[in-house]
Amino acid sequence: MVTAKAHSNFALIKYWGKREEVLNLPAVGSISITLQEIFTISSLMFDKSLAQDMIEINGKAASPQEAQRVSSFIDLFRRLGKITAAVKVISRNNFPTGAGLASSASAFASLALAANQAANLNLTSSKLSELARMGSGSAARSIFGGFVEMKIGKRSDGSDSIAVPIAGKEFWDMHVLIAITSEKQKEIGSTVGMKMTAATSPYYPQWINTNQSDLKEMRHAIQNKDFEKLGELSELSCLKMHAVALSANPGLIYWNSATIDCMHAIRNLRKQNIPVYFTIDAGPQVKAICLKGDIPVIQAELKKIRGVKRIISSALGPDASILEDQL
Ligand code: 2P0
Repeated sequence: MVTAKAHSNFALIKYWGKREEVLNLPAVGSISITLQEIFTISSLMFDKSLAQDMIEINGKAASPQEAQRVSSFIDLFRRLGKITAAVKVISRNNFPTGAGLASSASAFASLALAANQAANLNLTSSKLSELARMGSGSAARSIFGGFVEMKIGKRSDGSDSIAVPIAGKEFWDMHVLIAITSEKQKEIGSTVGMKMTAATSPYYPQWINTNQSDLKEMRHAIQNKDFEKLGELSELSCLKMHAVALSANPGLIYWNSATIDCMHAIRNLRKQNIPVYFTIDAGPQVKAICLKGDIPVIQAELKKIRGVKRIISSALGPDASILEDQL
């Protein structure tokens, strides 16, 4: 079996909306950071003796829907490698699945690396990012560590809708505290939520129109190590994404009351001159972006909030990689 590890990521400039659904091409570019502490490890082998694909996720047989999604993804690699055998996949996250912690990002990125090696394809990281995107848009970014930009691309075949690294994890000692406010699976996943937003929100065109300037400013903030700018842009993109999702019909509410309390607590910390900014994905968890020295005081404040169940602390993480040990 081949085993690969990919770290989850979350976006500072958010991806929300597609320009094409079959190849899963994004309607907006995004910029993310990859996280050290939250990841998926997947082991995979092609096995002619299997009658059908065997897929285990987090210690249980995959649901028919999950199995279908993974099998279709592995088909991309079977086609490239002219492989007809069924596949055995064992995949494990070290964090809650489907609760706004980008489990599909690390899952499909780890599967892409493992399938590439198991099928002897020797694909480049760019090609793996392109293929990972077809599993899940955010997975394209988890191929790389540190700061990563996902390009919208122009080509209809999707070959330029790929992630590219901006800077490695050593570039900047940034840190993230993730306040977990619920371990439940969200009711409306990102794929459906994006589709509803694009179809019904009157603000969707403006969301798309302001993306290029957000990306440009964020690239500058990273290159100049301007933490205040990076944080302000992250909050702006997060709130804009939630605003467009809230304005869908029916509106999408991914937050709970603890989510909102965390946002206020983070802004209050800023009033006390502690540089910390929030971002929130399609779920109720709040990610506090900060610098290493400020972790204890921010962690103490977030812990006080009713409804914050636990806090995950993470530095920036590395590229996805092949591991020697299997699951
Ligand atoms: C992001 N999210 O940029 C945004 C912000 C969630 C909120 O990328 O349909 O699960 O599989 O391409 O990758 C989550 O979207 O969506 C996501 P699909 P995906 O991180």
